[in-house]
Amino acid sequence: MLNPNYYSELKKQEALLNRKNVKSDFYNGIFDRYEYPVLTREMIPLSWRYDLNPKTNPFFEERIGVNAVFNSGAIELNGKYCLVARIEGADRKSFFGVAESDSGIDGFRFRDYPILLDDVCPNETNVYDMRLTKHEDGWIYGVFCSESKDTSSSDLSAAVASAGIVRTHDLNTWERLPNLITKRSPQQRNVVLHPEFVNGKYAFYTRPMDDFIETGSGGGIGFGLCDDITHAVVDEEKILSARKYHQITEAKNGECTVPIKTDKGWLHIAHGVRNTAAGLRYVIYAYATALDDPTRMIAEPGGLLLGPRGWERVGDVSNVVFSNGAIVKENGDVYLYYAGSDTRMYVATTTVEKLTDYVFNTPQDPGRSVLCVQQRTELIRKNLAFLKGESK
Ligand code: M1P
Repeated sequence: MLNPNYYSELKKQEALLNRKNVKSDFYNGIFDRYEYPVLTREMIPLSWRYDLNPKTNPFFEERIGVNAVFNSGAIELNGKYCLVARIEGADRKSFFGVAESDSGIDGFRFRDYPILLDDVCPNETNVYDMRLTKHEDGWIYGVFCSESKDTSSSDLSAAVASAGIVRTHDLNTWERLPNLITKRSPQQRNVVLHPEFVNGKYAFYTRPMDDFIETGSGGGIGFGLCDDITHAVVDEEKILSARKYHQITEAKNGECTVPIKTDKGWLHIAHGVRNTAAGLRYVIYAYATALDDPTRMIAEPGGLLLGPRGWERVGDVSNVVFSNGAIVKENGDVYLYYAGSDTRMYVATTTVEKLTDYVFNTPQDPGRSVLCVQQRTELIRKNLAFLKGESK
């Protein structure tokens, strides 16, 4: 006989898992937002959190709590929308779990067990933010942040971030490869594997950093090649999306998702961070690079594509939207998964066509207020002339 609270909690959870998501009334013509998050801590199976045996848990207390479910890698596999979620335990340590849905906007259910990674780095304390790449070599790669204590520092919270690499065919069995070594950057986070070989080599989007939090001399999103993914070493990193003064990327930036291949170029989704009196603010932006050279910038729309709104703003690390996964369907539909404030997962939907139009037709950031007003005045002037013509 199970504790009666088990049944009431299960009923609540089933109602949440079966809830249909609906588009919200948010409009910008570029993407749709949805009313409800797609993953929250309440959706984590009860068997991951409670001891269900009344003899050993007479009060039906949560034994190993979960604090948040966020920053999820995404991939379409066997007709399912799959998220490899970052699940943060009550003990602050993160791990990964696969949740699957038939619709991509609701009904995400976790597989029976979380992912148990091979324990190959004895000093690794924490893992998070996996990006999933279906590579042309036939494997699905997961690249994530592998965090260890910085034993060379007297600061208790000092840590070293590097990029861990795993590969799989089914999201069930994972082979762990040695962490990426970037010869010129002491720390790395937000590393993404490009889906194709470039000059016959594996290609990584990197985010060089001098320090665990501050990127320091790390100028932005980098790009580097490596010969052997099973012992991945990047000698040189070239900055392709630079941080810029008084723009959304001023404090730092990082590649979000695997770039999307289109006829006009590679579409990139990235995050930009700036500092405010209320702390760091994270937004999502986009840019495009050339098909024949993924490091050559060909379109750089000004400003943010998606910023935190409403409840998305509220959470453990407020005022943050962060993405590390998108699914692009064969028909061009795009599901962009993003986390709100390091607490829960949302989805925004659009199409490759709409994103391409956004990236190539949004004007660049002119860099100064006076130029921004000139840019906007020109738009207004054209619109008023157009409206006048229409009303004749
Ligand atoms: O708390 C916001 C984000 O901070 C980090 O991102 P970045 O390396 O760009 O600062 C990551 O730890 C990420 O997980 C987190 O969402």
